[in-house]
Amino acid sequence: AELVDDTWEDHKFSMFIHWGLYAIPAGVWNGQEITGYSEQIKGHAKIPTEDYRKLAAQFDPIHWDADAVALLAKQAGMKSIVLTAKHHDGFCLFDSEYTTFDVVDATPYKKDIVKELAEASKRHNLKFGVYFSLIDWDYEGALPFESVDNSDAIPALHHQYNLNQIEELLTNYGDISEIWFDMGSPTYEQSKEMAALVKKLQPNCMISGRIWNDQGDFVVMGDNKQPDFKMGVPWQTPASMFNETWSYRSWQERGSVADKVAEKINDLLKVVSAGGNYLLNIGPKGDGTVIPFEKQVLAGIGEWLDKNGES
Ligand code: JFZ
Repeated sequence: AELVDDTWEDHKFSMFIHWGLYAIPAGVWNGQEITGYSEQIKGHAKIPTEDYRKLAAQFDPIHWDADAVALLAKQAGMKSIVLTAKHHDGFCLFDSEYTTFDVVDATPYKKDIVKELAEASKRHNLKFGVYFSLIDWDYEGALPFESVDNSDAIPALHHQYNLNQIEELLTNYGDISEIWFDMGSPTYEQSKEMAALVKKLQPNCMISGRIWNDQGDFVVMGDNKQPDFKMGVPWQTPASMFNETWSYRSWQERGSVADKVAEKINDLLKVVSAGGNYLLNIGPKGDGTVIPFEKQVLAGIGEWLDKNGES
């Protein structure tokens, strides 16, 4: 069945994509395997900003194919895609007027990846949403990695920068089904201001609970977690493929595809039968390749749903 004008809660099963410059080192820095989420390698390996920025010159994902990714999501039985437009490293997969640390201005690829995927999603009748980090380890004047566990408010300049970029994301890419704010400790006023901006620009865009201060439209559970009581509000479980990282990690132990398919179908069914949306993540490589393991897991889930699912 095709998606027409259903609500966010009808999505049930969606694709999360963690992809950015961090996919190039892929969990290794100076020959060392760096533990901690690989999308946060800048922080975990204490990479100076000037060195981290140099990764942009290497970002030329010749194997990236937005249509193929959208078709993979379709094949899996997913109804939408959520892409890391900006993660904690501050690098933007979209063309931002407010920084040069973005895919169009700083990389040899030069194309706006948010735009590519927004358009491919639309072509294949999928909804499209963006992840937007409220911490930024590149922006001068934002809080540094070391303060990640503090609950300091977002500095005023950084907050304004966030508002500017939220406006870009909700203006330049057509309908955005959800905006996945994450991390940082906005004040009540900051959360309210961001939520008001989102609703002004796109009233139907669903806001993740990690905008904080009760301004979200849906609750985000912990990684792979489910509520043990009836939620009564829209909610979602984000699920990483391997629990240890969201972005591609070259030294990841993956196990068997069949076991992973079984595990993820089990989690999907638990979440969906409890009324939630299941947002299953993939982490493409720096060259844009979706790794065979993840392709096969998604294909396996899709095959099972075709046989046993409803729509
Ligand atoms: C955050 C990010 O820091 C991480 O890199 C990734 O993008 C993930 C999807 O989101 O990590 C979190 C934040 C909150 C919880 C778990 C992981 N939580 O509340 O359980």
